[in-house]
Amino acid sequence: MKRKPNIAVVGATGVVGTTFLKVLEERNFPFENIYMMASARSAGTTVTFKGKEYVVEELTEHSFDKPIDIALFSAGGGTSAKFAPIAAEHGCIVVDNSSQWRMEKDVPLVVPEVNPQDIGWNKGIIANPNCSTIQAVVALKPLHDKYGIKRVVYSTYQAVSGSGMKGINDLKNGLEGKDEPLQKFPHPIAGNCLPHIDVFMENGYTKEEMKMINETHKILGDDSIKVTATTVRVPVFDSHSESINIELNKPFELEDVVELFKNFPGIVVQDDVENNVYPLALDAAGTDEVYIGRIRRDFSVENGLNIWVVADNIRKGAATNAVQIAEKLLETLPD
Ligand code: 25A
Ligand code: L14
Repeated sequence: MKRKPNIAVVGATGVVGTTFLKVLEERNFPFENIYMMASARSAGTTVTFKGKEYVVEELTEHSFDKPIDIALFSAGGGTSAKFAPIAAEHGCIVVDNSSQWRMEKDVPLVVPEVNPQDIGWNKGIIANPNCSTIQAVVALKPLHDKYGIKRVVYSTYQAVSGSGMKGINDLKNGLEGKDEPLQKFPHPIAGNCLPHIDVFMENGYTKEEMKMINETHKILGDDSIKVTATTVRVPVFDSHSESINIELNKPFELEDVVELFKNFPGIVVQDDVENNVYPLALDAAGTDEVYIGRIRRDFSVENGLNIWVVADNIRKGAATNAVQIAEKLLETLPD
């Protein structure tokens, strides 16, 4: 697309929405007009973008009557279910952060370093994967291409920012020793680990765990990979950490795996245990890369590998990944 697009940010006042604005600004995303949308609760408030104040408008059925080329949505599943189709009917392409559309057959689920080609067949909605899945598949992709992946065991250590302002408030209040009622979590998160993210399903897994399993298959385009997951909320504000145990189909040399990671876009290897160097949530926060360390053999199985993967869940796990999708999308749009 040669002309500058009109863009909308839906959920502009939220944790992810405000990060959309930061990332769009940092990457100098081209635009003619930008519209800030949120619920009625926030309509009339202002957000600042590129030094200019914008009044937030209420998202309604008529929000997309004006010409908008691309909308970045992060306002929860219910809002996406109702409004993304309305936007798409008006010719706007939605990059959606919720879990609402991810597993729909005609909706591409995209991580630009892994499956950018899937952007091309969108029918008006492109889904941004779950934050834990994004950083995991960036790490898995080069391994799958070279050796083939047989089985993956995910164990996650997830930050509270993934659950929005209420989750952040629960950790803050807990750390400050305030006797406030919990806003988001069923148990205190300060000083605790909760093996419970999103709702429990009939099979005993949480929805977050099932998202990691299903989305890994869809993004890598291979349902034959065996995947299991345990997702845990930890008292960390930003960045998800993951222990990933992998069985490869073919034998490998550790040095080759390290080189593979070093040469893959979006990955930074931090692996120098003699000097206590490994990826840390505090270091990843505020950045866009996926950090990999503790790269070592799993001696208990044939062709086994263990890695530790950390990324900022609100940036690479949500806002940055969505903006990267929008950047690639721009290349495919007609003038
Ligand atoms: O469970 P659900 O429904 O699927 O929702 C998932 C939630 O996860 C977040 C996102 O929350 C979403 O609401 N999310 C989505 N994808 C994510 C991802 N990949 C993700 N989080 C991490 N990774 P959020 O906090 O980021 O943003 C919410 C935004 O959505 C707007 N919104 C809500 N309902 C809407 C709607 N917009 C349009 N139509 C609707 N029906 C929401 O706007 C916000 O922008 P708002 O008007 O509700 O304004 C929120 C303002 O209020 C402040 N706030 C909220 N709760 C508290 C609070 N302040 C203090 N204490 C609180 N407890 C916010 O800071 C904001 O200013
Ligand atoms: O499916 O609470 O993208 O950390 C993102 C935030 C799921 C929950 C998603 C969290 C949500 C996740």
